[in-house]
Amino acid sequence: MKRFVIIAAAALAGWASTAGAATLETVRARGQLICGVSQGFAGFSAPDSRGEYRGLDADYCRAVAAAVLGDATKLRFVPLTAQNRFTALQSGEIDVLFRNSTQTFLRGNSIGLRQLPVNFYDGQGFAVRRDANIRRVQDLGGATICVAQGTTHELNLADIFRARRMAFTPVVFERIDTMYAAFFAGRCDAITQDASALAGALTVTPNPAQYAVLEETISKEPLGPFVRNGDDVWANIITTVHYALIEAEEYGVTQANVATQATSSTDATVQRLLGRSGEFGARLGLPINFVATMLAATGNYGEIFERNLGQASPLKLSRGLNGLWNQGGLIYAIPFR
Ligand SMILES: N[C@@H](CCC(=O)N[C@@H](CS)C(=O)NCC(=O)O)C(=O)O
Repeated sequence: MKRFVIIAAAALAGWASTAGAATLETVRARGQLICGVSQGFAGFSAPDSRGEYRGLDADYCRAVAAAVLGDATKLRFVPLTAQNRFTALQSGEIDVLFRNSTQTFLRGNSIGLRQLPVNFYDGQGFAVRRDANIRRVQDLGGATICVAQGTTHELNLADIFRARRMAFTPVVFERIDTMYAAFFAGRCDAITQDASALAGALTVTPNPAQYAVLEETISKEPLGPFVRNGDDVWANIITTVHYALIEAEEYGVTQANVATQATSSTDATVQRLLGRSGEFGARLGLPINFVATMLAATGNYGEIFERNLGQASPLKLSRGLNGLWNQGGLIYAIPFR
């Protein structure tokens, strides 16, 4: 009995030392950021032909590694399923989760995790075969629908179809690859997930022209990073990385011009952003030039978007809601002052 108590106490202490420790110190001592991403989701985080993770979420991981450790390559990606992503964060296996994860009330208030500002506004969509004669969500009554386990999509489907008094048969998958294989093999009439994910997945099929993504979406899917509760410094760092990427876009600081801007910009905001004045880095326990280091590694939000999701990518998504606030979108940084 006594032995059990000691073992249990030791296990608890061990858990606390990873999960409860100041994440910044842990990351520094390790010399590496451990970032939770998806197992392969084109445009957000998917290994390329050389095994390098590419995508918006992957680049956010690089931006954090560059800001915190001064080097975007001091980074280990941990691929996670929809089902095990939050446990990996709770247990301390990863330092931060960037995994096309939708922020919801319950995810922010019942599992010991904290949601930080949204880095991609999405919605739940459907893809169908073009010859299936399905044009709108309304045409999906009685359909068999492939959906991923542990996602908001499973829950939204049930709500929306019930509200519209439409029957459907869900076919639930834990793995994204098996879900798409099932859809392409004709096991489902439709497949549902974040609209951007559908666009990404269809670009890597051998015959994308056979499929269509319905224009209608059925939910709000605000995607963003998650960290553990109780580490304000770490949460502030991840939040600042996000705002700095946006502010850099708004003020025209790019991967190509950041070095010059850092020494010669006369704009007061750019000077504070890049560490020439204000000493903002010190407030977060980071080097004074952390934003400049990060932008040199990844570019600003707009550059990250275009490279992975926009015109320079196979997805060719328009900025839409993910445009800057002064260009009709929702992407808005707090002022750097
Ligand atoms: N945004 C939704 C869905 C995110 C999600 O995990 N989607 C699955 C399929 S719908 C996915 O992209 N999986 C990629 C992977 O498992 O690597 C959520 O947070 O619940």
